[in-house]
Amino acid sequence: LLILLTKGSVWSQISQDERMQWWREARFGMFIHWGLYAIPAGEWKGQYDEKKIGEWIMHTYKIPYTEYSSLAKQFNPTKFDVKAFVKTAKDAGMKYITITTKHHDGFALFKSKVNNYNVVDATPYRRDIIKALADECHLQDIKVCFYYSQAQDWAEPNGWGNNWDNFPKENDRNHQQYIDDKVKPQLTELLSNYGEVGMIWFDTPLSITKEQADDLKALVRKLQPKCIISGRLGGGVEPDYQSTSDNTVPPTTVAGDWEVPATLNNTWGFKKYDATWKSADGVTRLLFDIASKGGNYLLNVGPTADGVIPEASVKILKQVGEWMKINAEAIYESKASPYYVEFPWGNITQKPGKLYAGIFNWPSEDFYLEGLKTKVKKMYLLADKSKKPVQFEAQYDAPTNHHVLKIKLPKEAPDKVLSVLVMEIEGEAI
Ligand code: H79
Repeated sequence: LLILLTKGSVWSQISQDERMQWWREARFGMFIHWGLYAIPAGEWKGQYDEKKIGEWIMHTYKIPYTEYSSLAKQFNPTKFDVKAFVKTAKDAGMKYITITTKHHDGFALFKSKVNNYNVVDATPYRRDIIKALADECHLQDIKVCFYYSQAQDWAEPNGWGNNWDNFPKENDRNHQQYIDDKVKPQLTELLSNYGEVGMIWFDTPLSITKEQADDLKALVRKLQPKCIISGRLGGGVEPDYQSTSDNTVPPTTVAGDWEVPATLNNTWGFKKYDATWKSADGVTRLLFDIASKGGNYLLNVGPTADGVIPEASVKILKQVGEWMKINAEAIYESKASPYYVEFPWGNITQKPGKLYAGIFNWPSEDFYLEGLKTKVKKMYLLADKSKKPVQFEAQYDAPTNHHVLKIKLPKEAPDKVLSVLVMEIEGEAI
């Protein structure tokens, strides 16, 4: 009993596999970038740059802190409907929501006792947005996760990144002071006041030291041992999983746990003129492709200053959700394809006893699949409600110990975007 009560052993009671389980099963999450930058929405004093990302506007136009921070007086998202936010995510088939609690601009979307540059103390809105979202997520049984910019903070003279204000030169700053005065106390608030937190999503590791990163990791572990630590902690310290670069999908299967953070247009924070929306078809295929390589897809929305998710985003997510209603079993709890190659027709996810071939390009001729060691018992298409068996012939090639399958697909794809062919198999695939 005594041993159980010591600090270290309490943490170690939770294994990495236990901590990661919900995340590995989830495969698909919603990123929300929301903050003061939604007010200028990409435009500052008549300047607009379509290549720049909206949440970086303070940096892009070197806006002094005193000027930028006065945006808080206008922040009043009266149309914010937390139920609608969570519903949009759930209807798309997303299993977690990761929201910017504090981005690089330093403004917090939650009530903070240690720093009054936050939504409750500095805006006319006066409500804790993180509290509203966390409560609703717990109610609707979807994981709530917190993005927190631990390195860059452009509001802080001792933070990293702001080199346009009247702050000390980067080398003369006391970064540790910033970590001690703001980062650790705010992380403590986030991990104490909002119930169970699925993950802390750190960003831009920059110059954070190993000691600082170890310290932040220990703090998260101490306060919520089950809380996952995302890829960009910094200091060379192991996170719980890896993040790819923004909007970057690896070309083939990658071992271990990883996630692709991605946008729906060319910005994370809302920009008023950005209409470079990805298609719903493309997003659906990307979701399948990332799952088939073993990763999670964290797909972003950027709410407006009024508090609504842009209509174009909602529309795309709805369509993805329609596909998920029929095909989600090929995504949730799936593992990477047993093949390490992409096929010209698409890619594969798997679960024990099942392979899911996601066909993006419907073959006009006979469809062949080679390389399976095991026998296929049965095939059918998820988009076919009657689950009518798909006929196939299997030839066993003894010298190479694999089967060549010739599959008789219907002429027309049952789902124009992505049809999933289920193969029930007897043993290990490859
Ligand atoms: O939160 C989102 C981004 O704001 C954040 N990560 C995702 C999840 C991010 N932090 N840093 N970066 C992305 C790298 C940013 C590079 C750029 Fe730029 C910002 C390129 C264009 C704007 C650097 C700064 C080059 C020009 C301005």
